[in-house]
Amino acid sequence: MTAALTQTPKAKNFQRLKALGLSVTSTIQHQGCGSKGGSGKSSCGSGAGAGDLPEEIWEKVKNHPCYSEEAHHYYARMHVAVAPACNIQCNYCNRKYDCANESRPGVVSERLTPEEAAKKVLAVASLIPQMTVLGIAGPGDPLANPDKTFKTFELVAKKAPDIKLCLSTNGLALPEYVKRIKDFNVDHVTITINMIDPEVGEKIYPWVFYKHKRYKGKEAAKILSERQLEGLEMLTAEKILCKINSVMIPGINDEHLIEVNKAVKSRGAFLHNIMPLISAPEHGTYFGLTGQRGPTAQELKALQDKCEGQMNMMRHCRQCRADAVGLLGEDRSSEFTKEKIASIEVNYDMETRKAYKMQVEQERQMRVAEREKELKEIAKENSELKILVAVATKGGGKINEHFGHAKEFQIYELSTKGSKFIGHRRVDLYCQGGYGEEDALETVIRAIRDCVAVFVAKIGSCPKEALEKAGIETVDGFAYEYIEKAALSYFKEYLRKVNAGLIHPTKKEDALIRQGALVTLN
Ligand code: CLF
Ligand code: SF4
Repeated sequence: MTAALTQTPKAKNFQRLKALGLSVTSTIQHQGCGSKGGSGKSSCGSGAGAGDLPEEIWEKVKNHPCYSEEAHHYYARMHVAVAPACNIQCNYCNRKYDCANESRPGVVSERLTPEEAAKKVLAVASLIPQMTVLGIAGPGDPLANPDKTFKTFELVAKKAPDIKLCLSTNGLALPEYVKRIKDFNVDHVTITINMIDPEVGEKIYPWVFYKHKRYKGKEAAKILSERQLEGLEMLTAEKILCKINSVMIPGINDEHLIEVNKAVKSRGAFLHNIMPLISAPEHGTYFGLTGQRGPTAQELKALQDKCEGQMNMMRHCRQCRADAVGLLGEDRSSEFTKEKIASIEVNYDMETRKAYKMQVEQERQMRVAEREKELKEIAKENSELKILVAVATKGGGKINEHFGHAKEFQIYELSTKGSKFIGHRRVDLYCQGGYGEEDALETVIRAIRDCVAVFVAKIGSCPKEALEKAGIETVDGFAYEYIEKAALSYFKEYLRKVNAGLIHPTKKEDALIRQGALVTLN
């Protein structure tokens, strides 16, 4: 009998992953964030876990990195750019802009045919077993390109039935396609809804193209809003999970998004994702050129908090490119160009993918158990204090990134109720070829100056000094530990020092949300 025949299924799975050079922690090469709801609500709304949702819903979201904050520590998504045309114009979009360093919706490097897209999906799935979701999100609107979109879904579903299909649309054409969406087993649909009032809408949308005619102003916004809400009702009636994306545009729709939140909740949306406007003159968008600003970190959080009482909020969105590949927060699209895919040997192995999922489940259980233990301790404290901390991580829910290598920091709010993931802040790399970059350090401080501490796996003495001077404590004593457990343990000690009069908490400054990659803030 050979050794292989005597192996347990678990050992075989381990070997499969090893053959690919993978483990749960090694496959995760970049950022991740919070975990399941814990303490009732220890993370954002999309952090709801197995016990917080009906079984059939949990089954749909548990491996989807956008619909479950916990899942996004472990599972990746990929987008294929098969949908170039769009049927509306948004004032924050310019699809001509193409930069491999830019990470925002609408932007892609290569457009694909459905056949090329299906091949790319299989190639990525062969090499990245944690890729569980295929999304079509542009660079235009998937439903303004229905043949290419549905052909791609058809080809992928045939060859890779375990991959979830996901669609993101502006909603104008949605009511016409709900039946096809259902027939193609697309179980997750995102609609971008920025307004329900045409007076607000006319400031966001200069035109829509509907039934062979171009409409402008309030009339255009009214048509769009009616179609979006009708499409949402039709989808939820079919039990298709719907997420609503809304772009927060200060002075235009910020307060109005509370009304949008109520309207989509009453129509059965599962999740609301309020994202900051990305707007810079170099993007060439109307808002970029007219100087429309995006929200600050505190403005965004305040609005998300207001809406959270109404329904589940997503706070871990990374506003990905329409050809993004990898965990949210990482972009491996440059590894999978048409040219590179041609040389990849496709070996789509369901068993390896199952093995990865089994490892993830074990890892998830360990994390939850550790967090629950710490939560019991912190619940004994009696304090209303809330603080924010920043965490450097490359995934797996652990503090496992060096300060100088972090491209983003994850932000957690700590209180006696638990640790709650509230967002991420993108930054310039501090460590450039072995040297600390002073300008980059400035951007990091501006991005996390609302935090009391930053947790890292390692940090040099220069940045440590500068951060502490800016009132941000550096914490490297929890390197490679689970984030929530470490953060709560830190918070317990912080409270002890406050009670002993050793620390006097003061109001922190607001932080800046980065307006797109590689743009230096002034
Ligand atoms: Fe893509 Fe969107 Fe599906 Fe996710 S993204 S189509 S739901 S698989 Fe996710 Fe990216 Fe945010 Fe979108 S982080 S922009 S919410
Ligand atoms: Fe751009 Fe999407 Fe708006 Fe179309 S719907 S203009 S692709 S952001």
